[in-house]
Amino acid sequence: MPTLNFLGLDETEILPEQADVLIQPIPYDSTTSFQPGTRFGPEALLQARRQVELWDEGRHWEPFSRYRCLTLNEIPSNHRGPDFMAADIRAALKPYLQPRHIWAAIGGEHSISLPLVESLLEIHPGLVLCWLDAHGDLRDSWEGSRYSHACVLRRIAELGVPIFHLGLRSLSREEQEFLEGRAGIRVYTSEEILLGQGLQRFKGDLGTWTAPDIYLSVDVDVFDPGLLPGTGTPEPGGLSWFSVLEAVRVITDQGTVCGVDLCELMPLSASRQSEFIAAKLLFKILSSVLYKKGAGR
Ligand SMILES: [Mn+2]
Repeated sequence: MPTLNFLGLDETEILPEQADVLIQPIPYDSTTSFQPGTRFGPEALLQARRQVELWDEGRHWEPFSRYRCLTLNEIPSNHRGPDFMAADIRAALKPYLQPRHIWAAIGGEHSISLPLVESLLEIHPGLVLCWLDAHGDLRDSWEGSRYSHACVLRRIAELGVPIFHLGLRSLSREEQEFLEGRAGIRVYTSEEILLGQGLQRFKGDLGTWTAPDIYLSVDVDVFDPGLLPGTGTPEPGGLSWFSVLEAVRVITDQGTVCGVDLCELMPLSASRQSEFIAAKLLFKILSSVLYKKGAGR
């Protein structure tokens, strides 16, 4: 087992097949456009464990006193390119693909979401995607690759997965044109969430699905960079802590989250703020998912 694990939880005697939550670090960042460094995200997030309380003050419980969480060894970066890396990720998940697990990957750049979604689709064919990200990620190709982080949501859309994109506030003309008339991608901009009724509209739209299986992908640049500056491509006008938590609550209340990823954390030398916030968010997401799983037992 790895030397660093999520929240420093006691993982002794937990076998992967017994775990309720599997944490999968994927420190990959070969295609990040603006500033590299997300390869250091998983380790920084795991290092931030001492600052995160194990008690969830919002749900009033301690999720990991009841559920078992296991951190797996990281998937090494494949420097031949993101399509090769995607194949490695699919291969790494294969032995552990069981519906009982909640998968939680820590990136790394956002391109890792495609193989994660593809893998979970094998056991959850009706999967819907909730995508929290400042950017469109809808380019057909970027810097010579169709598997770049800048294309990842387009590749997932091509799989026919219904998509709810929250926090969007930066896209190209090509991406805007791709979005137009594409009913499978529902967008709730950062502005609509912060200044309007974006989350209420999202709740109503997601509510038209009956108990969906959900994959939740969080690019940490969905937060305002004043709150979380440590990310590869910061964008002004991002979501607040409580707006993201409210989105998580809507998602976990209305569906069954079977996979999560948290990407694009880029630790800064001058501050530990970003990795702490990312670690706390992952804890809050998993707590909320497990709370829902335990309700009714
Ligand atoms: Mn982004």
